[in-house]
Amino acid sequence: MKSFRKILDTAFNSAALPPITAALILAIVFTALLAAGCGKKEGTTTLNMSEDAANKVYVAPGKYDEFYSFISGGFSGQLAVYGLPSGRLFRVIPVFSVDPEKGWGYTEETKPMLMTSHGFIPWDDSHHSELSMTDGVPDGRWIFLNGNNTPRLARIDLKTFRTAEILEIPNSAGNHSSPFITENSEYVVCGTRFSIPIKEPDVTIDSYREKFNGTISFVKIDPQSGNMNVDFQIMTPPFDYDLSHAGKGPSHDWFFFSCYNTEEAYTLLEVNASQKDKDFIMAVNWKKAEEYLKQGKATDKASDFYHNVYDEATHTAKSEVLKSVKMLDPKDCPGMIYYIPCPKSPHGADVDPSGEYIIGGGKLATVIPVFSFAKMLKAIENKEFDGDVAGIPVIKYETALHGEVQKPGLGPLHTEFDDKGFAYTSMFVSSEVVKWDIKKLEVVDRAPSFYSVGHIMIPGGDSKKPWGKYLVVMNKITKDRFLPTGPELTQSAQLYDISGEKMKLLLDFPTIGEPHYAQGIQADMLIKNSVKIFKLDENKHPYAIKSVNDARVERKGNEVHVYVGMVRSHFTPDNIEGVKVGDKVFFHVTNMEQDWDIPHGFAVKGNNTSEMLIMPGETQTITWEPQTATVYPFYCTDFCSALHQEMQGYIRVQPKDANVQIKFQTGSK
Ligand code: K7E
Ligand code: CUA
Repeated sequence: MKSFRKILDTAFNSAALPPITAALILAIVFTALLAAGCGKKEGTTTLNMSEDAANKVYVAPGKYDEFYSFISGGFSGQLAVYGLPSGRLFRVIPVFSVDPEKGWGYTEETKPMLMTSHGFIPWDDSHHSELSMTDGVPDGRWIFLNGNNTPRLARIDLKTFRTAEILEIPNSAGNHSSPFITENSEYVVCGTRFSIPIKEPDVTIDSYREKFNGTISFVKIDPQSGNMNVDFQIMTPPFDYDLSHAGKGPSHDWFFFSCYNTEEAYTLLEVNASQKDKDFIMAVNWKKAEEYLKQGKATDKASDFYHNVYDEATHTAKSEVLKSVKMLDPKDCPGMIYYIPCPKSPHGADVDPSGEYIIGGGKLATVIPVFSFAKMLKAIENKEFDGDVAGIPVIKYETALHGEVQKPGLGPLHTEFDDKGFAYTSMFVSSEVVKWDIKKLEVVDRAPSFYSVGHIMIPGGDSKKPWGKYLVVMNKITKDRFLPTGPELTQSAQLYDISGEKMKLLLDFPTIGEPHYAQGIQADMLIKNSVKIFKLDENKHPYAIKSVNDARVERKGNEVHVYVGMVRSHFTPDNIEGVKVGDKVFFHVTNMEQDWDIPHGFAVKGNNTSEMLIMPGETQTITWEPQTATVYPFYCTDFCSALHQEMQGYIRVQPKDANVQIKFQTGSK
């Protein structure tokens, strides 16, 4: 794409064009830029980058970063962990997608984690991460991640930085307004982006308005174990439920969802869902919903969905198929839901640290609307409604409005907060972050982003107590910021210093997958709880061995179970014979080390699953079905010691009809 400047110059300076044509070209160029959502500017920035910025992101060798940040991987289905302020990548946590590096989704122990009612699904699209909270502040116990495509919710344990649980969300499609959380982690919500036929499955698409619905699921979190279950769902009108945030403080009992497509379009949404001047923020009183649930107002809705839990004692995941959910219909539950009009095609729904202000992002809006929770309650009390939608009262816009931020920029999407009364809103179309005063509704600063910023994140920035030091912006376009890598450039984020009056760009850093939302937390809060090893004597895996003397090979019909022990730098056993073509070999491998950061890997030639990486004290299993009679080497894939290259073995496979006995050994016996 030619630069905007060059196109303008051509338009204005071309003697061949009459002025009217130049003006027309200018208009077209501007419209095209808006339509493309491309606020891209010329390559080199004229920002005042200085050694000062370099110093602020420099974390000296051997020193730790001040914050962890957890950036969603978008269409990679994973969650990546970076340090702030350095932007260094520490770990990619596999969640909804298989990961060969860790054997996630390949080992027998982890396969059940990716089971759904549609079968084994080794991929998803993850947009939002959300930390567990206590008293409205991140507590560092768990982080939740949404799976959009096959609606799922994951809980990652921050002691191990591993996925501990995945719950499929029934009666949903495009689990986008998720996984936002209440102040004390009572509930994580999952709202459908796509409305679908719920009462009867097989209907015509043009029956959308009569037969399609959205749902909002309230997933209860066990305060001790973190275990998740769908407590209840609410059936809603057929809109697209886009984003959400829970209330806090005075608005603790409420949840706020942005909705677009209140036009109820089911084709060419680009046009047909952009008709109305205002869509809605949906306010849900979840305490009221709980009361209605207790009163028995919910109906049982038959639904097949999977609940997968990884057990740290057995190092194994198990799937359970659930059959029914409780469904509330707003018609039977007065006072549970209200709509607040919100301009135009809203995206973000964010609540400030005090819990009083609710901010809507409007992809096509020219203002940022700020709603007052107190005014909303008053409007409800005084019944200041503008009719209803399917029995849900629509509150009059002005009665709930605290005010509008005028001329903020183009395409406001998402808002985060600092600890000094300021809000920061991303502007997708005009590619900038705008800082504004929440009470006065005045823009106080703006900083360009490169380019087309989506979500932004301040550590704790959607909580009661933000750490208002850094701002991470996550961009949709990276053009000319990094070395080219073919047609696709790296995804990227940018770090700003927000400790002063003016935002200062400090750093560009590449990210894995497409970053959407992120969370950040002070590093100290996680470091102290981080698991270093799994205790071998507490290993309850049925195929674990506690001593190399228990290493063995057993045949059960055409299954061969190999119990392998690993200690630097050998396998026990490392010579195995007696396997035949047609056998299914299970390598149950126990890493017997009890030292931090000593994983061993395991791979056998020609295995079409993957390798696996086994942590100290852990047992993992990989299966192998050899096709040809010969001798196959296996080896450790993680460089674990000076003699790592010696950590190898052989397994002999003989023809299908061979008459052979199992034999195994290590060293000369
Ligand atoms: Cu990327 Cu939250 Cu899916 Cu906005 S969403 S940008
Ligand atoms: Cu064990 Cu290399």
